[in-house]
Amino acid sequence: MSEQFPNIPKIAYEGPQSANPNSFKFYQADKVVMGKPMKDHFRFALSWWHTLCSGGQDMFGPGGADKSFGAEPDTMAHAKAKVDAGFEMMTKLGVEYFCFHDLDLVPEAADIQETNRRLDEISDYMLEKMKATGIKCLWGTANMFSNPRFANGAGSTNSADVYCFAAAQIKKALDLTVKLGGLGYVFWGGREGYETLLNTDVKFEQENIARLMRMAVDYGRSIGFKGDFFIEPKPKEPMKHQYDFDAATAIAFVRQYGLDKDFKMNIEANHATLAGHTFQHDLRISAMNGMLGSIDANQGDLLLGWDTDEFPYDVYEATLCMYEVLKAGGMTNGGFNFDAKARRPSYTLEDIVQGYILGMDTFALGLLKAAALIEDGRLDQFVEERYASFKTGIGAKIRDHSADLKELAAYAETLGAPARPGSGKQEYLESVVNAVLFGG
Ligand code: XUL
Ligand code: CO
Repeated sequence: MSEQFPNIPKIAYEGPQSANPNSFKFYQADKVVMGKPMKDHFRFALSWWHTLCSGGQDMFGPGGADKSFGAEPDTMAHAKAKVDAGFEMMTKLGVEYFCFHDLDLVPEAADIQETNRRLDEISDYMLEKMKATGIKCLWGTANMFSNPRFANGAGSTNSADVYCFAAAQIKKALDLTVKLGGLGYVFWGGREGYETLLNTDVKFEQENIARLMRMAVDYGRSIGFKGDFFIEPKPKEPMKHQYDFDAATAIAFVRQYGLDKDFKMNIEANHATLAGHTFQHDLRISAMNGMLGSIDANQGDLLLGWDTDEFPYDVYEATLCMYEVLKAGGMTNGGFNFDAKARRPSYTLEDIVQGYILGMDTFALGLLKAAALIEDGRLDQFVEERYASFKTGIGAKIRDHSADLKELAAYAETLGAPARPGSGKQEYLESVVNAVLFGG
């Protein structure tokens, strides 16, 4: 089999001074940081769809990236060529995991039986490659948003037939995830939402989504899936309003429908910012609820109002992400999936490889700097002291629930003029972050 990336060598760490574009400047897979090799902090994953399928098209025209990999598109030969290319790229980059949608792997056939047969064939081929390389599956999912049958959603559709079609796809995608040893299974509700409330019964639709997820959990567990189910929140795009708006909304949803034992969050940076939050915010909300499951590592563009899925280069954001991940003690079945694509004008295969290098280096820096922030201790210490008034006296009674409203009111009457809370010191703390990031 011929190489797809003949000009790309195995990417090695050469350090920040290296001028070689095909080298890591910061990512050192085996370097131990806070007790774990870098690669185990991350479990970096390749996204099948962006990396091996999409040619870079946008609403105004086709993309310029050639993803034929020497085969005729929409054939099984092409599906296999994508597997070859994907495994070659992962091996060269030292990326040890991949994530996939069912329909990233094979072209969809006229009926589901034939699509499933194709999926059996390609997954046999992938398994061979996985055995030969040691590369693993981070998570699988079903594409229930591209085909026009899902115009009104999958779990949220108005059509019982479409709902059953979605069920069939989920069942097969779970079979594949188990066959490939995936650690997780993702629900991203691309079209689970609405365009107008004039034609939509929100409660009905949410109940149906929850039921579909329950059936997926029951089936998954029955075939031996021991990993996590993930919801990947996103507020909009393609729908005007999506039900899994952000982490807080999705966590409330899984709790309301009794799915919280099986589900965690897969937080995507660009989705969090579309929801009007920072990436760090949705990570914190997930972590404090014990639901930080996995991460779709990318970056948006704050000047654009859509999901640009850029390879991350913002070291501040990556640092604050890793700060949350380290403080949460890592992720059990999760990893860092580069749900990211090179910009449309960067249309060569080398550009994609360099996108991965950029993303891995950015997160490696983020990890090193987050560890340094924790070691520095000034942020932690400030937060600890900020709430000190709750450690003793009336504050302690609030925390241990031993005071009631009357007691607090009586206490307040002894205070005289209203008390001030103490400075939040944001500017000082931001300068601490700068000093740790750039102080050498
Ligand atoms: C879309 C998106 C998806 C999910 C998987 O915005 O992020 O690719 O990650 O369906
Ligand atoms: Co994503």
